[in-house]
Amino acid sequence: MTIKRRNLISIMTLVFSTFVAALLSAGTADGTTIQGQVVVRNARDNADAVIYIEKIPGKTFSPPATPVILDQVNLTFTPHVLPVLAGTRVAFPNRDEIRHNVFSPTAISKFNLGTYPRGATRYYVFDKPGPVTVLCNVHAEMSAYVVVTETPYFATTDKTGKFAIPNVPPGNYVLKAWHEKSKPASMEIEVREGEPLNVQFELRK
Ligand SMILES: [Cu+2]
Repeated sequence: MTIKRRNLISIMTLVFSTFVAALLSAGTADGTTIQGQVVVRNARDNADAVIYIEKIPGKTFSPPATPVILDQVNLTFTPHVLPVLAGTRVAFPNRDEIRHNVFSPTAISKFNLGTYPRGATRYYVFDKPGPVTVLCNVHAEMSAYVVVTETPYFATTDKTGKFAIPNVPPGNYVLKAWHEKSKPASMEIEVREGEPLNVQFELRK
């Protein structure tokens, strides 16, 4: 009798934990990966293109709770291209021995964070979608781009042009490709549950 009851309890425990595991995996395995390659015809390599879902009508997304960092180190903005969800606060720390002056001439997000020394950080909230040029008033050779999107579904390419956007919910979307030197491109895609989607872009001037 005791043994039987113990067996019953362990069977119930097993059933329950299987159920919990199924629930958890359903939660984490949500959505599909969009992956592929971008060829940038008019650039040295295929790096730093941004691939993103432009918008999902009726859906808004919360920006990250902590700032995203765009470093200034060795007279270079790092990363050179930073995609962010609209509303994201970007931190611009100065890690050089020299002073920098971060500003943007782009109409949708004009700003000037002033001139500041090593160890200081200034911030800007990017709330309007579109690419924003970031420059330094002191060093003409410094430049970066913050590409502001309306969904969190974006990725940048590596030198080979490869990218992956994980956890995209099923649906029909417009997928966009941006590169600082090329004309933007877009395509209509259908994302289906459990079927990774492969896409190719070719960008040119
Ligand atoms: Cu500078």
